[in-house]
Amino acid sequence: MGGGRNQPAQLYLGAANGAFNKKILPDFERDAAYEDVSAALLDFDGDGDRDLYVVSGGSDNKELDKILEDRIYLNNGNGVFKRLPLSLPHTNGSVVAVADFDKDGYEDIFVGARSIPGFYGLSPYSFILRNKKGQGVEIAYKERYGMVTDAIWTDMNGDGYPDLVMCGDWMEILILENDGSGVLTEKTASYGLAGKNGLWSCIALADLNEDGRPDIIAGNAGLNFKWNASDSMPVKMYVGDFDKNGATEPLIFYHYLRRYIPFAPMSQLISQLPVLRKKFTDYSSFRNVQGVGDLFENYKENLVEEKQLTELRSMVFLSNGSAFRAVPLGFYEQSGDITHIWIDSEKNVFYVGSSREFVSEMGAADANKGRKLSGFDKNTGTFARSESLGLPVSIKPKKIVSGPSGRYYIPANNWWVYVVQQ
Ligand SMILES: [Ca+2]
Ligand SMILES: [Ca+2]
Ligand SMILES: [Ca+2]
Ligand SMILES: [Ca+2]
Repeated sequence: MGGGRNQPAQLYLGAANGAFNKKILPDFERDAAYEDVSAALLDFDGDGDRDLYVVSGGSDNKELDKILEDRIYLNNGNGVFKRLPLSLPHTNGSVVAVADFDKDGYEDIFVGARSIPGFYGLSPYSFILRNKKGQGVEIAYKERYGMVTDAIWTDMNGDGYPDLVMCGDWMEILILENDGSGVLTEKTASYGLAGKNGLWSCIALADLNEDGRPDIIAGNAGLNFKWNASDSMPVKMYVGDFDKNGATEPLIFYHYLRRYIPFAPMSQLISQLPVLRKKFTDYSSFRNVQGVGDLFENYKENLVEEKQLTELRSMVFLSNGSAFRAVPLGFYEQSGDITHIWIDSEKNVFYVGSSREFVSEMGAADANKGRKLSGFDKNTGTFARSESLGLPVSIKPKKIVSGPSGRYYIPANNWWVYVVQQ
């Protein structure tokens, strides 16, 4: 389990009686200052035991700050992890996913990043690091894929090579196909996933419709949300340095009743962008603002990125020939955001949700604390049952993972782990 700022990561070893025993590791204690946001086990040095990659994050630090550097810990074979002195990405990371994508026998590493601290809306760099036979890493890809929240390597097209699936905020679900020699090509549109831009926070894969190809379940913000989003009326975000003070700001517009309105109220926009004070002396001058052009006539000159949201529902994407068939999850599943999904071997789907910071600003969306979906129907693409996991409403669940004997573990803040028995 990763730790927050100034909390060391913790390793618990499972015992035969079902207990977990904490193992104190000096290198974890020494690295307590880092905020651990994601981790993956991989055999980095190819010696047969599982080593550890930890992604560092934190939105209080500037990009490239030492405290945002990722870490690799090598396993000595007995569960003692020692940090390897290697230069790794220094970004506000969000996720790590491993696979030997170039088939040289050594597992490689995708590290996704969600945001550039202080520059909400801009796409940070994400990385694919090629494992140099356990001696180090080299950057195979360094791309601004978007505000990445989750990623999985899996063979999407059945050619035996792992492809990369990722999702994020203000993004489509991206699919990068691997040609087998380590060259990745984006094929999102050919899977029918283009134009479904959401606040996707997680993806999970399983062959739900039993055609031999992976299907995707993707968690989104849900419909209990201030914004409506559709193809014809997307939520729009313009990111740029509109007042030319050297920092970018996001300007968000959403469709409300019969027209677009700014997400931020006048007072907030003026405090963020004091140059607007002259333009909007009272509320009646502000109420006709319907787009970014009404705030800044020449906004295009200072625009860096433009993004939109067209889909806020959590969805199932079923393999269907080459493209996916999209089916929204049920009523309960849309009542809040879904932040982590776990699919067990019997294709029961477990998920947890928690209100995001900018969602809670709008006073919405904490209804989804955790549920179990079962009884998948291949024809309709829907689940017959949705049952509450009965988690306390005050917790902020991070994940749900299965353990032995029908137990499910739900880690939350400050080392609390809730256990659900099924
Ligand atoms: Ca190893
Ligand atoms: Ca490799
Ligand atoms: Ca493939
Ligand atoms: Ca399938």
